[in-house]
Amino acid sequence: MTRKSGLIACWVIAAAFACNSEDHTEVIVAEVPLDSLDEVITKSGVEMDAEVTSDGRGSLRVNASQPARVRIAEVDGLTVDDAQLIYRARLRSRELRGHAFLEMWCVFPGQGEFFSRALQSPLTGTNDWVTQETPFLLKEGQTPSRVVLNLIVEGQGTVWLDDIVLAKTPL
Ligand SMILES: [Ca+2]
Repeated sequence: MTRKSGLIACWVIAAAFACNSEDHTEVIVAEVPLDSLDEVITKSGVEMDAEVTSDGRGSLRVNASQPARVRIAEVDGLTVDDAQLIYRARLRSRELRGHAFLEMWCVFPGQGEFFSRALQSPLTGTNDWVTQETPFLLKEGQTPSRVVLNLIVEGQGTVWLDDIVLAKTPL
């Protein structure tokens, strides 16, 4: 009985340690806080909103009168492979007829460009702030020379974007 309890205790401790180490293995490789329009590539149809903001320092408001691909940022010089790359941001919408979701492109020299989209939780209608993310699995030796971060609006309406993070976790 004593031995069995000891084994269970060890197992619980090991499991707790594993969970802890997983929580702490995510590493942020790039941030786009969207506190200034200077951070954004696409300048038309977008503006800074100082009032409606998730991080308290302004957000990017997209006024979409037609479907749009808003180019946010390009990240070069990453030295990431054998990992999961995660593009995460805060989104909010008002009277969005259609869908809005994050899109990430990874460019591999000599191999092409591949995308990942947050289609499992697209935004539609009117919503308060939600967190949306989309992952990209990088096998060993697969290092993108460039990562492109976009927001796709398929439809019409207003979408706010804030607090963008590009992170990696081990596979
Ligand atoms: Ca911001």
